[in-house]
Amino acid sequence: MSVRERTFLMVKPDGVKRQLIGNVVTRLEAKGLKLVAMKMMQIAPEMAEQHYGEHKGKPFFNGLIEFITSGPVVAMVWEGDNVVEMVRTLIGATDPRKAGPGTIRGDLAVFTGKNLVHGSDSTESAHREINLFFPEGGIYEYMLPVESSLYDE
Ligand code: D4T
Repeated sequence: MSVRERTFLMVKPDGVKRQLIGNVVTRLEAKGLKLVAMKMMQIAPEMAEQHYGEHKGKPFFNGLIEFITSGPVVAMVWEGDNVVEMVRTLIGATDPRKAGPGTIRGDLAVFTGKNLVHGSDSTESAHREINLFFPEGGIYEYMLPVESSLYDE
């Protein structure tokens, strides 16, 4: 069954510094997903700890917080049928060495600690992360002319 939903996607500081923002956006646009919000920002440590709260206490936690706050990120909201799962598939495995060819991490990254992008892992996470990164809203509703060619409706 297909369900129209939203997910949160972030190009991490390594992706910004490697000038891969456009590459990531192009892949999702070409797939047929709809970009409905986007902003560049630097994450404060408190916000990073909130975002990665599930990893608190793990050996990589401090390094992860330091890394994610080390430079600007690009936060986005994407929309489409089953978009949460689809974006995770397009991103590839957490460890880029295990990510399949054709995925963002499989094609463009080599190290788990610098794996370029983050994508929500469930609709619940997506909801929480969209609220955390876009508390002011600013999420747009519009039609893509290609939608009738993408979906059976
Ligand atoms: P994110 O959340 O960044 O999209 O990554 P994943 O959803 O694919 O993976 P995750 O939550 O398990 O890990 C979050 C973040 O921590 C880094 N990390 C992870 C790390 O530096 N060392 C590790 O051993 C693990 C498991 C990479 C992604």
